[in-house]
Amino acid sequence: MTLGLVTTTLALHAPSQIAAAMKIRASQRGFSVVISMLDENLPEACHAAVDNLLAQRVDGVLINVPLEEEEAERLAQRCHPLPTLFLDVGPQARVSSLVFDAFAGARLAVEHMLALGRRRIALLAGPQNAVSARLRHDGWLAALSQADLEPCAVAQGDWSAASGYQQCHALLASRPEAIIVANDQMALGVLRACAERGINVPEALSVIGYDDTADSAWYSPPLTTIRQNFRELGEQAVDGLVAGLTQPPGAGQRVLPVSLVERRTTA
Ligand code: IPT
Repeated sequence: MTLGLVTTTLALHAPSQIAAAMKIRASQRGFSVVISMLDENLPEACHAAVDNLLAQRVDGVLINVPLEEEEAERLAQRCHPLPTLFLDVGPQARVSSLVFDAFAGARLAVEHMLALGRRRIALLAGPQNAVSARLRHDGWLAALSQADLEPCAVAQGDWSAASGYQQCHALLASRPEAIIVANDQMALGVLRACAERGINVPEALSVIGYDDTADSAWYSPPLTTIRQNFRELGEQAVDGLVAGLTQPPGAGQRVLPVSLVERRTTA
């Protein structure tokens, strides 16, 4: 039996580690995985990728592409009666989905900075056309406002280290004591920008990422981050889809927990 995976670009660390985790679990369960990767997250491209997998007669479809509710619902209908599982949709989408708790992740990052006594907090968000980036951003603002705070600056990157580097220079103008970053790759760029400007992390500036990708413990200094357990996501996604082969999965969102991993970029 064969599972299809439609994924956003595998040039990014998180989606490639998620795909690897799915492949490992599928092999353990005797399934193969066919991957269709999008160069750009456009709805038409996602439809074409799904059609491509259906033409290859896959038995179920995993979709790790940020999708608005309506698009996800249209794709699920297109795949019907095959089981589909979405990994990057909002809670309102009437499809079967498995996602990490973005709100809890955002709150953990803010609370960590507040506990360290940091008050001038800047935010480096992900691309706002991605559901997960918006949820993290909204979660940060909510957690800050609970503490009667507003961010001292907000910038937006595209998930890449290069964008983190560029946007960090803009954020530093507001003299933050902390920068909360929407993913580890952008945090890598932030650390480089700080090193070049002679800003000591964590003494002068605390930095936290999001993902805990496999390389994040090897950054310099090792990165404090919010851990999304991609191995667990891969296992549960494959197991959930396989269960859907015999028993159609209901529409609904399952949420996986995230956790704070304290390393050496925050103090
Ligand atoms: C999300 C990652 O956190 C982020 O770093 C980026 O790689 C993004 O994917 C790409 O779409 S994780 C996703 C399951 C919400």
